[in-house]
Amino acid sequence: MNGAESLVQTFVNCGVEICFANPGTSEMHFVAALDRIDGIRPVLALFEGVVTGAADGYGRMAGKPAATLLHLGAGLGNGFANLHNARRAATPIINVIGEHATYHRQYDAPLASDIASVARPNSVWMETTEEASDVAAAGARAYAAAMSAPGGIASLILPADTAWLEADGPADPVDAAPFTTVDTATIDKTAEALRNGKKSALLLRGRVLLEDGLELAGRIQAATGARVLCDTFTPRMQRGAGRVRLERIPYFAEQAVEHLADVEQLVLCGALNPVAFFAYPGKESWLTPKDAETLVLARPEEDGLAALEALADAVSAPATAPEHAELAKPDLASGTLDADGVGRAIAHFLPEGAILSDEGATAGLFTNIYTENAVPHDHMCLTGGSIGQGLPLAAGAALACPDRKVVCFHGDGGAMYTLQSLWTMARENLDVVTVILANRSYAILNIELMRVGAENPGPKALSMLDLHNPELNWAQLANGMGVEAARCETAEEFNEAFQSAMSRKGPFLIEALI
Ligand SMILES: Cc1ncc(C[n+]2csc(CCOP(=O)(O)OP(=O)(O)O)c2C)c(N)n1
Repeated sequence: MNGAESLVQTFVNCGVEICFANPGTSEMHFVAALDRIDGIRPVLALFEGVVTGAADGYGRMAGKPAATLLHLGAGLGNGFANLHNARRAATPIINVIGEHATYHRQYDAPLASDIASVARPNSVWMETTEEASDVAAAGARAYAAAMSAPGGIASLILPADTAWLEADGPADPVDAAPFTTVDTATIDKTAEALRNGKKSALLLRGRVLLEDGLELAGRIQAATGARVLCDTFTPRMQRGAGRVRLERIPYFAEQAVEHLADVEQLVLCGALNPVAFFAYPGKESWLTPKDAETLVLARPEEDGLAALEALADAVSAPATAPEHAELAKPDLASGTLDADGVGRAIAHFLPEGAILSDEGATAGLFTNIYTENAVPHDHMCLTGGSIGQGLPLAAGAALACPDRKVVCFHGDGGAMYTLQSLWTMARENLDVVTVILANRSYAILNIELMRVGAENPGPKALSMLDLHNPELNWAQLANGMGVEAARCETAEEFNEAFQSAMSRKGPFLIEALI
């Protein structure tokens, strides 16, 4: 057994089932090992941003890591943006990054680069193997690091000779660090604070945004009057009918400041203090009032769910939350198609248990309003603000949950970053319906241009935010990668196309001309 085979067998023993790959010469032994050892499904992506984004979507839904296979520093660098988003989502991922053979590194061959420097910013763990006999144990450590609470990216740099030389065999799995327990004193202190008469809000992030955590938060709200909030962009949240609704902190800083203006104490459960996405001249960066107190109920690496349960007991919360979102399918739009009409149709026809990959940007806001009262579903956001995540995220989620419909709604600007995802969707026959919100613009940046105070933009500035000339044809782009597609100019066309896409299986794209 060579080093690569010992690594693949170790991954299989740990529970890794999938590897998103874009390999090169230095990874050929790992490629061959995936073929020789059963248990890991290789999925080829044609750009590394798709590899890493898909691993993120898979990890968010599966709750365990996919492996990625990346070609030295250049391949890893191509995947950097979506690793950044995955880091913000605390998604477990194991990167296997090929490297020149140990003895070849000294020659500074053309593909040589400082891989560690590219890997470090997004990794909770990083090792370079120097001997084939080290590889299996490093693989087990990588799995444990990725799975250690709250989850993170482990990067294993694998020099080619450590993959091809003889190794000792697979390593045993290593224990991951579980979520740690919040102590009773913290629970008591929080319970006391929630009863002190001040205006309180609970900010949730991570595992607690699934149905059971939301229910606990709703019960605590009923007992204490605390508001329940979530960040603007959450890795994964369960929404829709029957679930406790949260207040989502608005994106724009001044709206967020207003939204949080009456908060006197903020209780964090898996979340960090909310801050503005960007600085704007004369506007706040810190979103809660300056004199508001922060109380940490659970840090991201602590068991927030158990903490909420204990807190619900401590405040004598009712056995069930009194309010849940009701099912309310919006009326369908007619006439000219706009973002509102798209949102209505998505919420109207969404099947139960669907997974939404949301990179809708400005045009996605309506969808999010309507889906709050749609059938129960999962919702995933662009966690790190680095656009081009929605399509690969959808592909990864579809591989993690093959029995669930995945709907990706995406700005046309962001979608162009990783459109190669469509090819992987076609090749793997993934049940993903993509809605491209084709406004032919970097619309958010037109808004930001005004908000940052860059006055009287001229034609040169505006041309950098405009996607007309030439006009993208998403139906043709999709067809060219093996995905069937429709173009819709009216609300009626869109309603029909989306309804029919929901009733069939396999990849489909709808270009919504809004
Ligand atoms: C990697 C990366 N590059 C550039 C940006 C800056 N940026 C933010 S939004 C945006 C355009 C988004 O356009 P689109 O997806 O069409 O959505 P719209 O704003 O039109 O609603 C750009 C370029 C970014 N956030 N991330």
